[in-house]
Amino acid sequence: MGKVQVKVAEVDRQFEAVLIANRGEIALRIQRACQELGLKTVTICSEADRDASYGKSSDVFLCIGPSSAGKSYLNQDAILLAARLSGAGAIHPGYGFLSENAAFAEAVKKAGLVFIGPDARSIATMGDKISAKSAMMAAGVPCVPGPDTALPDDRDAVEKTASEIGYPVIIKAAGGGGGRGMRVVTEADSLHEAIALTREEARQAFGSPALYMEKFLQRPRHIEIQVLCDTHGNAVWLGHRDCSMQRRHQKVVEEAPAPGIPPEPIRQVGEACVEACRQIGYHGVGTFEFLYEDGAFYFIEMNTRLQVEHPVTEMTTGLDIVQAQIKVAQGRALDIGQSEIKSDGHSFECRINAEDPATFMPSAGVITALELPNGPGIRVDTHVQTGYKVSPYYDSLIAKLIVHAATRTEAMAKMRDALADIRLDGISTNIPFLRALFEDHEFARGETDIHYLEKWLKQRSAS
Ligand code: MV4
Repeated sequence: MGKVQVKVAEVDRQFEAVLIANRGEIALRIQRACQELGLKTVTICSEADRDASYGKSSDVFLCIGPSSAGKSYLNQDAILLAARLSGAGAIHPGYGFLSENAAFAEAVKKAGLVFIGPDARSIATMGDKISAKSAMMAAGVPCVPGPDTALPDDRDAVEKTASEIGYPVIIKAAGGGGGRGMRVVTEADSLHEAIALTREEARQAFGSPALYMEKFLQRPRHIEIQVLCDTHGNAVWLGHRDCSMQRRHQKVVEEAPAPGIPPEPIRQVGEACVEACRQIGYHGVGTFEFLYEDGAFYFIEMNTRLQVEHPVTEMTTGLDIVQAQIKVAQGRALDIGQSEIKSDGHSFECRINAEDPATFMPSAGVITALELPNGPGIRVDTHVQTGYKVSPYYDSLIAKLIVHAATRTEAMAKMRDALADIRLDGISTNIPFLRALFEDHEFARGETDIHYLEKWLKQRSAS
């Protein structure tokens, strides 16, 4: 059965030009991966991004709409029209915007184009956090205690579920994710009110009132596993990352590997992730998000896109994840097996944001001077240069500073030096705050939990 199907899949999936449906550093990152694979690029932009430097390095650069993302980067019809007019055979959605929109993935396929990502069905399964949990439980991935079904309306039944799990519990919206639509309940007295409030928010925000309940873990770390899967049933995991250093669900620093995790438990979880991918017919790149507490892993969500922090995994594995993602989208079989995947040394990524250091509000303006660090083990992913105008329309990420060294301690020192070498004038950024964070002793020791950064910021502003 295999051979004929493989051929059909490969013929179906040929393309010579890729439309990049994104902006900023990731548009440039994808453009480079395409060029290295001999593919032409069609980059779209909004009016605000007309002068972007990466327009010049794209084979085609098309303005598809006004600055507001809803009218440009989220405008599915305009993007599909741009693909048709330019002759692009595939669409890379990057991260954010339409990257996890199942309807868009389906529309791309219906238009006869390749969506560089998983099937619409996989995106939809993972987009619904209840169906995601149920698929993972069925595949043997360890999940947070709690049912993989929607909470019923019956008051006695939900009380019973909560007491079986044990307080504190967390109520989450099936349509939520990334920190939206959830509420912690510490005692039985407040259970029904919490459910009612979360249900109403879910109805408003996600158009679905479906909720589920889990044990609330109080001081976990956020560990994620990167996977890469082809359309022939091959799947590998590319090690793990620690993304616990976050503020209001925005990651600030990521690292690979996650420090202090024993090899055997993580290997078991990694194998469970790739087995789950095979079971659900997942293809493309993906990330399994886990909470890690007291030596145990608990699945919470799966991201079906290329992630902002993919570079730390590229640095430790030596693989080009974006190239690999494009190759599996072309229908090519993975040319690397699990036994060939290594993890060398340690990598950190700092997200450099144009934001006010005190209020964290996005700060727009012109970059009047820019000097970036360089040297062995230093990588900067950015689309900005001197004279670049940071626009207020999009998220505040302007650059990612990534370092790699033999050990975590050396990688931290390299990041300190690299941060010291940046000169960026004209706008406010979080660089001063990143410099201070890399002087912190607790962080240097490693294994800080998801609440550490917010506590650290509170102490800092108090003193
Ligand atoms: C949790 C949790 C504790 N217990 N689930 C927040 C974002 C979304 N991905 C899931 N989140 C959480 N789910 C249980 N059962 C704590 C969080 C959480 C969190 C998770 C990862 C990274 C940062 C976080 C910050 C606050 C809360």
